[in-house]
Amino acid sequence: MSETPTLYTFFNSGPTARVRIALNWKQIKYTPFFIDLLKNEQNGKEYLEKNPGHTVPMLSIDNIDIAESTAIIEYLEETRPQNPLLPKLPADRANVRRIMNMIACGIQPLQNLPQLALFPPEKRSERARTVISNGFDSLEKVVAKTAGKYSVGDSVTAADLYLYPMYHTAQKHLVITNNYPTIKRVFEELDKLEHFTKAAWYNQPDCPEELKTKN
Ligand SMILES: N[C@@H](CCC(=O)N[C@@H](CS)C(=O)NCC(=O)O)C(=O)O
Repeated sequence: MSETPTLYTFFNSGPTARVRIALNWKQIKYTPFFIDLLKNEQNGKEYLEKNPGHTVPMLSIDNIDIAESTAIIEYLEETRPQNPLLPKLPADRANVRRIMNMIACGIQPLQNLPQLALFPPEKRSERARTVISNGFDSLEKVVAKTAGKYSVGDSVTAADLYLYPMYHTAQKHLVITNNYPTIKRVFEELDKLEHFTKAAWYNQPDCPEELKTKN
């Protein structure tokens, strides 16, 4: 467990931001390896050997390569329990996992690059906006019941790792975030924490300078 892990990352990837936040939260140093999705580097031969799923994030840690953000975050939680991301009570854990899954399975995959590529370029942002708004309609009702200061109660949990980057993507596609007051309030709380802002897309070294203006 001694070597510095390598995170295969792209600045504008929400799922990768989840992992960047988890690593920051648990104070695990990592070496970034930049995979430029716009140059199709996720489909390079060497990368595909490690991750046939051709996605970021992937974390090389403890001599294994782990892809899929949820698998990575759960691995970190199990092997590095400091600064936990899952609450103690099973009911609270269920709420955290519910929110993680609503975003990871029900929103993000419906507006990722291959899905948007099915639409003409001028329609893609509108499509993303529709998908995220539909997802947020349900998520708002759930989070309104579970949230305290953060998504579930008053401590940061893994649910927040999913909500924070999803909100950034919502902003990018001009979702009317005022329609989602609890989600917005939780995002604004998280945005006060360095673990989160350091992991945000606009603070990544591979983010082009001309894009580095925060929404
Ligand atoms: N379920 C995956 C989703 C990862 C994902 O969608 N990654 C996108 C970037 S946000 C990607 O690498 N897309 C490249 C491709 O599909 O070729 C996870 O949670 O890690």
